[in-house]
Amino acid sequence: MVPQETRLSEQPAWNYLVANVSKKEDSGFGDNTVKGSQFNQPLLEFSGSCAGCAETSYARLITQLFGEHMYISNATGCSSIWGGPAATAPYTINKNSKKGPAWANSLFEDNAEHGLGLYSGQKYIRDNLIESIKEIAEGDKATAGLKDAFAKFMETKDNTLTNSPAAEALVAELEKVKCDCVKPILEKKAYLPKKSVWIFGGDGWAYDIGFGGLDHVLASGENVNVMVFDTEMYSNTGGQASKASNIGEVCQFAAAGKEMGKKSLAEIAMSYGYVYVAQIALGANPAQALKAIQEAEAYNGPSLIIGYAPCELHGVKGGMNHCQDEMKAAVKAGYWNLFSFNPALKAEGKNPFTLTSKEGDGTYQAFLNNETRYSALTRKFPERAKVLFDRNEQAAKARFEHLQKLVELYK
Ligand SMILES: Cc1ncc(C[n+]2csc(CCOP(=O)(O)OP(=O)(O)O)c2C)c(N)n1
Repeated sequence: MVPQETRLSEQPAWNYLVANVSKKEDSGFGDNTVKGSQFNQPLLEFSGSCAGCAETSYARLITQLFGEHMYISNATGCSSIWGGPAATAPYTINKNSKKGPAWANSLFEDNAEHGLGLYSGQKYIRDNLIESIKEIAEGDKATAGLKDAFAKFMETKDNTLTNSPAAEALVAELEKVKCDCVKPILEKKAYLPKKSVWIFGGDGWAYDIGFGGLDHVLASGENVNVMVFDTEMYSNTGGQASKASNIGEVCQFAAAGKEMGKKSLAEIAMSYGYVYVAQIALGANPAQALKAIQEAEAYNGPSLIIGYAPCELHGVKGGMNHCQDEMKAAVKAGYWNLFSFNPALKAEGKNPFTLTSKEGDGTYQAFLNNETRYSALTRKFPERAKVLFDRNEQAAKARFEHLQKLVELYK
């Protein structure tokens, strides 16, 4: 860090880049590839997170894919603090379209319900608009252009990316109609393009305090996407144990290492059969993470993505500049598993369950020892640490064997 005045000379370069440099349409990489997605303008910038925070890397990526069409309902927690630090808003708009995520923070205990409310409200308005337009498009005053634009709109109705241009073309046709009947429709034209509704929150919210609501929303069958930033503790309030915390992990309320294992939120959601579920870790496998986010968004039903999120409070050796590497180490050791359950594949007669990560490679104890949330226990209670860490590893092995069995079971 250096005094700000010594860097003021960089301002013109910054202003130039912001004003003149943007995505190259001929980059040669599709939006659905890891590289291509990174050419899209992030609609989350200058957040108030700790340096190296994993949560923001997931949120940023989602905004690069769907940001212009997003509604975000955010549970209280780190993500509501870095996502809404009061005087400023890190969520922004696309330079060209002037559109960006619409964001609201709800209570810790009712965020899933709040997100479902956002979804239902806009769906009700949109469905009514479509009914009114249908009447006009089928009426004798309708031009061929309007009929055609309405047909294209209906073809793309459930596709977030293609429905926006179709909605724009439909609005242009409606504006030409000389009838008062289009007035109330045009007043609400912002609701016409398909929206991508996201519910963000941490593990304390999803596994514990907001779980009843989350379960209710997933069971509803409605088309909402849930992103859980799993730091395996209540990070924002100083690191209390949650049901996502693991055996032997030292947290507040578990100063001598947590006794009980981690809850399998993914499997609870999978038991419905109609919920899209994925576990991802961006630093370990960005392609799998990107694919899961896109599949979840495209699935016309509820989706739950659980992203492994190393946190400042984990005490990763060498600091949070190793955050993405630590995700890689977690997957390599078999501490965190990557998989997805896509009900859309089941409907096509294919296996909905894909296990992406492999069995641990023998680095499990080294992985635990690389983080003070575990190694602190070895310093304080070495005997107990050995027992709990061994149980942690055995539980991980059993979990992986179980996931392998699921691949066969869902065949
Ligand atoms: C009902 C309720 N209980 C407790 C709190 C205090 N509180 C705010 S954020 C937070 C921790 C959030 O943890 P988590 O959901 O894991 O998200 P993270 O901060 O780790 O991203 C707590 C306990 C609250 N706001 N509301």
